[in-house]
Amino acid sequence: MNFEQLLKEKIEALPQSRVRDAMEYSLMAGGKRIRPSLLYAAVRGYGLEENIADEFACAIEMIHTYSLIHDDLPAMDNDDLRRGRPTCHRQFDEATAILAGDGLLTYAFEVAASSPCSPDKTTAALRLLAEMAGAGGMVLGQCLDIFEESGTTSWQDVETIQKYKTGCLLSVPLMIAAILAGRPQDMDAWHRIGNQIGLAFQIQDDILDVRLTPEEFGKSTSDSDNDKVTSVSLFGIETAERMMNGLYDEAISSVSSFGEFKADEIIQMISDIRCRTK
Ligand code: GRG
Repeated sequence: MNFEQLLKEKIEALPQSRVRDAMEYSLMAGGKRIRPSLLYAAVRGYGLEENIADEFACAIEMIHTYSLIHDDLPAMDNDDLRRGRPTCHRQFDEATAILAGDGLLTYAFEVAASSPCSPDKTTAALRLLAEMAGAGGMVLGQCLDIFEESGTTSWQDVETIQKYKTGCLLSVPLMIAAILAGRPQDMDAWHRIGNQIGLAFQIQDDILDVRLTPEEFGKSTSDSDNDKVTSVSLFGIETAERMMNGLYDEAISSVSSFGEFKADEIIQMISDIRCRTK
């Protein structure tokens, strides 16, 4: 079964309701699936059968989608367009969008807890997922981002925000693959690689945000409209591009340094992410 069918099947296992419709609307709206793809590629790199990661792959995509739904709400970024469609609160209403985010976040843990991996590995991966998504991870990054003082933000502040907001959810699939492979000693290195990819990814978003129209980008280009401090506003587009390429290069060379890990697929993925246009 491919990943799209798997996700759809998980959602359809829930009772029919308005909140389920909203969860499905946002989850099945054609995201790039970067985070589950990183998990599957890392699991294969360790020589494991990829299906053992299915539950965690679904859970990570559900958590990512919840974060996008909540990020788009009027109380946060107040965006109208996401994944090329009206945002969840625009399509439904604000209360339903809040519930859809809540539903995806909690369901993610229910799905992940049904992993066929050993109880030890499943518990370790669940704990990591909660840590990286929560108030010491992505939620912390979002909080720092929302309450940053406009005009006083330095590049160091932006790096810290992105480490949590973007890096955590890009690191977690790589770190979970190490847990499932019985290689906990690789986790710190994967965390660093995830942060490098996350920062490069965010700089790339900053560049696309000014280069593309919302229709081309598939989401609102709100950062440039809101005068947010970004790599582009601080350094200009050419320097931002050089920084982005440097980070992707560092991530690629770090992936090659794991002993028995087959790195080709992850390297190809990072190269594909580097070339993304949305
Ligand atoms: C609401 C707790 C909470 C967190 C929100 C993800 C996020 C944190 C905010 C979204 C805004 C943003 C620009 C985040 C940086 C990460 C990022 C670029 C997310 C978009 O990820 P893609 O490009 O999206 O992988 P698709 O739609 O392809 O899955």
